[in-house]
Amino acid sequence: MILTKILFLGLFVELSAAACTTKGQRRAWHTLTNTDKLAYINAELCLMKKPAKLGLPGAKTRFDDFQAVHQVQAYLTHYVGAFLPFHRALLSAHENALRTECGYTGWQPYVYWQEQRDTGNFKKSVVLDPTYGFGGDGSGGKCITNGPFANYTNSLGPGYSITSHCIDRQISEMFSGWTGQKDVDACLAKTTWLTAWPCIEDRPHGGGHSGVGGQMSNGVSSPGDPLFYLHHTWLDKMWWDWQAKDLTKRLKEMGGTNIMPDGKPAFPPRPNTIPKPTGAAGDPGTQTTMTHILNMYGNSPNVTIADVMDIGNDLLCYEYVEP
Ligand SMILES: [Cu+2]
Repeated sequence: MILTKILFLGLFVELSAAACTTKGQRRAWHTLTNTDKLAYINAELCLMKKPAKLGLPGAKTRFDDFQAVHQVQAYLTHYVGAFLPFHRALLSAHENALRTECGYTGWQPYVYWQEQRDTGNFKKSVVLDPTYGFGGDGSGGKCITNGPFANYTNSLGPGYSITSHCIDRQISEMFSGWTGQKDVDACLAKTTWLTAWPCIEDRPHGGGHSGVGGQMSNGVSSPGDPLFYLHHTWLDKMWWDWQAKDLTKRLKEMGGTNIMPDGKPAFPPRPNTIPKPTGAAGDPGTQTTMTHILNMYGNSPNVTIADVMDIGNDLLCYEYVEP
C-alpha cells in the first residue's frame, strides 16, 4: 500500500495513492472474444516496439525489459520461497505496462492459459492459434513461423547470454501432460506452503515451460516468449486458489530457502557479466520471510513479499474469473 501523508488543517491525513475499488478481472484466454484477444496481442506488440528504459544489458525494447528483469535474477528467484511472489510481482508490472504504456484499457486486463484444457495436446490449443493467438510450434524445433510474434527479434537469451534470435518453440506433449487437472488438484490439496509451492513449481510449472519448449523451456530467458505471461498467470491463479482455501492463514504463510539449493542444473549461477541487484534485495538470512525484497530493477518500485500476498490489495487489485 502506498500512503501519502499530508498536513491538512493541522492534522495528518493518510491518503491511499491508489485504493483498489474495481478489481481487474483476469480471465482464461479461451473465454475471450476475438476482439479482446487481439487487444491483448496488440498491446504486447506495442511493448515490443517501444524502446527499453531500464538500462539492463542487451535489452532493446520494453518487452525485453521484463525479460531482462527475470534474466538477471533468475538464479535467486527459482527453487526458492520467493519463486511465486517474485513472478506475481513481475506479472503485475507487465500488466501495468500493457495498460499504462500501450493503451490496453479494455474491459479486462490480463489473461491466463487454462492449461488443463490442453494437457497432452498443446499443439491443438487455441492459445497457439496463428490469427487469434500466439502462433504455433517452431519449425523443426526452431523459429515460430506464424502468428503475430513470428518476426520479433529477441535480444536476450538463451539463458544469461545476449544474442539476437527468433522466438523458438519445440512442443513436447510428454511435458504438456504435466499440466492436467490431476496435477493441479494434487498441488491444491497440499496443506502447507512448504509443500504447495514446490508442487506448483515442479510439474505444472515445468510442464508448461517444457511443453512449449524452445525459449520457454529456458528457465533464465523464458519471458522472451510472450506465452510466458499466460503460463505464469495460470500458476499465479493456482497459488491464489490454494491461498483462498484458508485465506486468513495463507495470506501469511511464507517460508522456504532463500538461497538456491545445489543440484539444480537448470539454473546455473549468475555469471559476472550480469549485474547484481542494486540496493537491498532478498532476505538477509537463509530463509524466505515476508520482508523479503523483490527487486524490480527500477521498472517499478521494489516491493516485499508481504505486499504481494493478497491479490485484492491496493497494489495488485485483481481477481481471477473461473472459465
Ligand atoms: Cu521464472
